[in-house]
Amino acid sequence: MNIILLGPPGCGKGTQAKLLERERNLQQISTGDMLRQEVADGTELGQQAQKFMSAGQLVADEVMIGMIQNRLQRGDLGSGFILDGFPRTVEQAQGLGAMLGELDLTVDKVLYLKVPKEMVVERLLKRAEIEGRADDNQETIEKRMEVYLQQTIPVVEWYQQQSLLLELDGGKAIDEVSAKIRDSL
Ligand code: B4P
Repeated sequence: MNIILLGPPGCGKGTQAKLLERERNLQQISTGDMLRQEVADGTELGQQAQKFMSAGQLVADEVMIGMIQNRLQRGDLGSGFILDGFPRTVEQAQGLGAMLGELDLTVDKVLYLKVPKEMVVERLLKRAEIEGRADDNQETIEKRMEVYLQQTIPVVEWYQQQSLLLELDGGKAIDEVSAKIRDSL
């Protein structure tokens, strides 16, 4: 089974992807984690990406599409994959469709975790206290939400048109959200 997790920053994509990975032997593919690893390793890509991430902007589509293409071509996907944080633009969704076609793979479900903005801000500020992520501050969170509305909501609509979208209330407690996901798969 191949799944995409969509939703605003802080909706629980990473949290739920990790739970699904363990429960279903799926491979979590988190572009946010991959980029943070590049930053930690001090690669050229990481240095470029860091500027966009700490400003709450998206990293360029061609970089992200290339990164996912490399990961999918490597194989090693267990019983399938969970894409967490990708695609975030319609261009990325189109790129994904093309590369999956070449690899003879399909997306089975797109889970859209809907969460109100106030809750997003609250969760990310709480995470800032615990993890100290550079992009979890009030100003950058506002920017990330703006970018989400402009660039990622069209991706939600894109998958809705393809009848792949399943909307879930991501505003509930973590175990309630994962129970709903389990029921829906
Ligand atoms: P991401 O790492 O994807 O960051 P995110 O949207 O904040 O989601 P994340 O998965 O980390 O958080 P989660 O909702 O699980 O991206 C970071 C940056 O990388 C982007 O801004 C962008 O610059 C760049 N980037 C990544 N992918 C890209 C792409 N495809 N194209 C271009 N640029 C890209 O959880 C957040 C917090 O809420 C956690 O602390 C968690 O514990 C808590 N939480 C989760 N579920 C909860 C619940 N039900 N109740 C209470 N708290 C909950």
